Amino acid sequence: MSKDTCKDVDAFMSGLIKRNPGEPEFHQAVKEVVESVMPYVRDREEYCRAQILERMTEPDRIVIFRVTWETDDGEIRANRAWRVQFNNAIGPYKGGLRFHPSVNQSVLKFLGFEQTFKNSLTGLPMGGGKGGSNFNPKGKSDREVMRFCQSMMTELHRHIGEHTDVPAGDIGVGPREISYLYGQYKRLENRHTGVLTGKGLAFGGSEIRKEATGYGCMYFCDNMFGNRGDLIEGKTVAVSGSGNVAIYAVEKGIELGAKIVTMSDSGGFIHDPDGIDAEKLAFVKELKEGKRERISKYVERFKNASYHEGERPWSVPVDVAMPCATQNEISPEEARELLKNGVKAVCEGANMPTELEGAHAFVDAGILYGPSKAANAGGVAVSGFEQTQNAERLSWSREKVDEGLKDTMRNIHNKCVEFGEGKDGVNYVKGANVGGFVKVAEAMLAYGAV
Ligand code: NDP
Ligand code: 2IT
Repeated sequence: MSKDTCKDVDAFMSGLIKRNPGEPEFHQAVKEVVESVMPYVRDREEYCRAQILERMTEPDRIVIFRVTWETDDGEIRANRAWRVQFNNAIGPYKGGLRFHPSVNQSVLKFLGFEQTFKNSLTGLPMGGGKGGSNFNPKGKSDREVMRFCQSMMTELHRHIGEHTDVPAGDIGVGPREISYLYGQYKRLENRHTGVLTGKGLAFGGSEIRKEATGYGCMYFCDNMFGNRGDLIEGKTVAVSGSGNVAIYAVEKGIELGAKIVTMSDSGGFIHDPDGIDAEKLAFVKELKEGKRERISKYVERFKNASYHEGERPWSVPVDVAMPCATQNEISPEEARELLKNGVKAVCEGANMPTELEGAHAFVDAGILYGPSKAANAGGVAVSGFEQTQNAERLSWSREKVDEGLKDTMRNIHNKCVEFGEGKDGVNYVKGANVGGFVKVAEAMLAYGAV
């Protein structure tokens, strides 16, 4: 690394883009981190000498493989799958698997890179990884999904292990997929270890894992308000998505006294000006978790609500925006509209849901902006607790796990304050990036040139 690439964001990024062509999501995630940590690195000659940023943006390895499977009609299908083992400086690789037609190497590299810092922030000994496939589980039968998962694990099993790499769920990978994947792993290896997290409670899963990302995101948001002498209670909230993260963010929001007025899926969003209460959420859970239906059905049942096809919920005036669907789901224009409508906090349940220019607008406006690697770390934190329970061969109570989750989110919040506090308040982006970076960088320095 030349002097410039160690001290200048643009010089660093132009080298990274040259080395990783055609990977816009990866470039975006790296740029966001490098913008925050470059000033920190600049002051430390040993980081420059050790080329720490260059090494941290190069995955340890990527495994790419074909997954061949058979449809119910006997037709052969071939998908592509990846496991990106990004960085294991502070612990075994850990991170989810995503099944979605939009999955490609750029998306999984951005997710694996982010995961490294997120996992560091949890305070647990977990490295960063991510994987998945361009397989689309939507519209497939349970048996087709089973055959796909079994075929995928037939290759993946040789690259993972409870001390090597521990995958979990993400978009399109929920309890059904984790069960099929784990069943095949156990059969191939003849070992009952905690090699995947998000398992069913009957076979080594943890209480609260299902709820952890959404609950944790609400706890984090409440912590940010608390730091300003305020509360999430009484705030109106726009949530996007209606999957695992969104559903449990809404559940915790209702419990904490917030008024959630939107949810969405890739087809559009519903706006319920009366607020989504526990009974309405039970309907959404049945719709999405049970029947795998569309969110538009909500307005057939609850007549005061409206459905906005092909739109995202960010035009609705709210106190809090909580994106819980996917990356780049808040454009710079939408970020500015949220600000114009008086948004007080943005708390990211999804990974990198805000485009970089939108993220800059939130930081510049001085609102409470909790970036994903801090705000959604509750999911992987409880995955870490699941690994601990598996190693102990014990199961913790719901109360114990929830207390651990609350503590973890508070600690992450405090770490963001420690590294992000300035004269204009807390910059949570800087706090999360530098707070996550330090531990990984120290470990890499200690190992020498590896
Ligand atoms: P799910 O598959 O359970 O739900 C995803 C939701 O987002 C669905 O409502 C889906 O709508 C919507 N969505 C997905 N892709 C798109 C898209 N391209 N455009 C519009 N809407 C889309 O996934 P999760 O809830 O688990 O994940 C949501 C986000 O949270 C992701 O960014 C994930 O990386 C992140 N995350 C997840 C964690 C976890 O523990 N599960 C932990 C930390 C972060 P539709 O059904 O129409 O596709
Ligand atoms: O993005 C994420 O943090 C996840 N999808 C959860 C990862 C995990 O290992 O629980």
